[in-house]
Amino acid sequence: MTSIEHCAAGAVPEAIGIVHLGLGAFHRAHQAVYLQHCIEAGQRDWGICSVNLRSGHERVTTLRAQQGRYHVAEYRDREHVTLREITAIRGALFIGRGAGEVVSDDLSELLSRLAMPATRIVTLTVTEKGYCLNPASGRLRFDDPAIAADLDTPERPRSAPGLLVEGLRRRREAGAMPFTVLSCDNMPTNGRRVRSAVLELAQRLDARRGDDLAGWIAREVAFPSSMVDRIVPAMDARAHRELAALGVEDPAGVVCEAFSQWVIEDDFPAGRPDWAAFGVEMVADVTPFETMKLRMLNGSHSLLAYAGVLAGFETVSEAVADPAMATLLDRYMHDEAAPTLTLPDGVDPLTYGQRLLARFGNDSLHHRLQQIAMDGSQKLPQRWLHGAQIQLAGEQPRIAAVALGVAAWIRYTAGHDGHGASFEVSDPLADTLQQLHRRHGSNETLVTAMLGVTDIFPAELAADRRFHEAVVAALDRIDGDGMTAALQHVVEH
Ligand code: NAI
Ligand code: CS2
Repeated sequence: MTSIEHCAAGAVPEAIGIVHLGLGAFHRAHQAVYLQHCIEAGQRDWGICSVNLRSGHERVTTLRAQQGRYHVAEYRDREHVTLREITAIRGALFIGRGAGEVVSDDLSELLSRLAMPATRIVTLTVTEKGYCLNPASGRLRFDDPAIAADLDTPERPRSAPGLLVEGLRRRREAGAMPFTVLSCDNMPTNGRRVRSAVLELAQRLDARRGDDLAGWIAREVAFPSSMVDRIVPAMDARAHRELAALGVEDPAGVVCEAFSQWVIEDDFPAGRPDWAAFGVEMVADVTPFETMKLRMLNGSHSLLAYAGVLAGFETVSEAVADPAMATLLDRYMHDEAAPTLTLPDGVDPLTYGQRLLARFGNDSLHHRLQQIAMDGSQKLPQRWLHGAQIQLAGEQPRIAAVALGVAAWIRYTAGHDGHGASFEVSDPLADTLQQLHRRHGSNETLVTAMLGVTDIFPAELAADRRFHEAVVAALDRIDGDGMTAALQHVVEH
């Protein structure tokens, strides 16, 4: 019997205060839920205007049709779910193209809202690729078509960095205090990275305009970092059937785990909601929390994704139920990731790791491995590679699980799963990676070429013979004996 706790929304908030870029599933299940708690506790001067750039037009029109009202189903397990009604998203905007055609473009309204002093915070969940950064260096990619377009028409921006620069320019022109920029994406030092993207773009525009907007931004604008954690699978037909079984017909609804965590650097000169009243941890430095989560949780997730797809699994809970997979994660977390971390006070890595395995095993969620496998080029550095570099700088480096992960990722990017079925590799560098597959027949030269992709692999790591040999050996075992045998080799040695 499923016990359902219904949490109906209170009055719809009148104010906004926050503009959010990236109206995706995670935003609806995480930041908007925290704000709903704040609003229902009386913080009525907050609400969100959420925006989709480039994609997700249908999500905007759907939410508008529901006056911003949607549902979140939080599953502790199959028998325990909390169903919440959320009204914190007060407006929904779209800029860009819909499915091919030019759609109603809300750019002017968005820029006006960014310029309003009432907008005190801009949050983002635009995925790692949405910042147009080089994943290895963290520098802005001026060769990114969206950035190139924004340099041509900076007053009509389309990229997240371009919108932030133009929004801040309008604030300065109006003599208004700037908004605070808060990234909620899975990137290391995400506040510093979005700040760097904004400053690099503003500096390039200043050079053309003879301005010093970048200097003003550097002095006046806060870019706190945050660590965000809640497993929110992409919605699919099964998830919508789960909502319907709870009595909810809601095309904007989301399904997620019960666990939720948000750790934020407390630097909001223009003010912020009292998130701490609802479990958000406001800290001076989020780095220990963020690094631990990215390497332990997300690093394990990516191991499951690539090894799991090649082993023929479909979901996280299915893959982690396999004893060899569970052992691989255990080895990775405790032998390879945890020793590279400066842990937050009071956190025991063994307990943290056990809780992660329990969360991954939540079979009330249908969390597809292929969703996690997306955009690997943007994820591997912070999830595996930075940790591997620390291991290799030590006396007795432990890199077997990461080497297997990189080998599985290389094989994955050829676009065939463990059943031999082909699939489209969803990654900003997919074309580059598949060209390398076509050019290199031997694993030795293929690994050399893949490790030579400097947008992903630091040169120092690519040049380390120990790492290169471990990846080649793992790839040979995957190709020669299969993923399961390659997995067994790691867990037995
Ligand atoms: P989603 O697919 O539902 O939404 C992705 C959002 O990013 C959409 O609004 C889309 O329009 C936008 N986007 C994609 N590419 C973009 C680009 N190049 N420029 C601007 N916007 C772009 O995915 P979801 O689940 O909302 O996740 C989004 C991000 O949230 C993740 O990449 C991650 O950084 C973070 N996150 C997700 C968690 C999850 O379990 N789903 C948990 C923790 C963090
Ligand atoms: C996942 C994350 O898709 C992915 O890359 O690893 O979205 C993961 O679900 C979250 O970070 C959990 O907090």
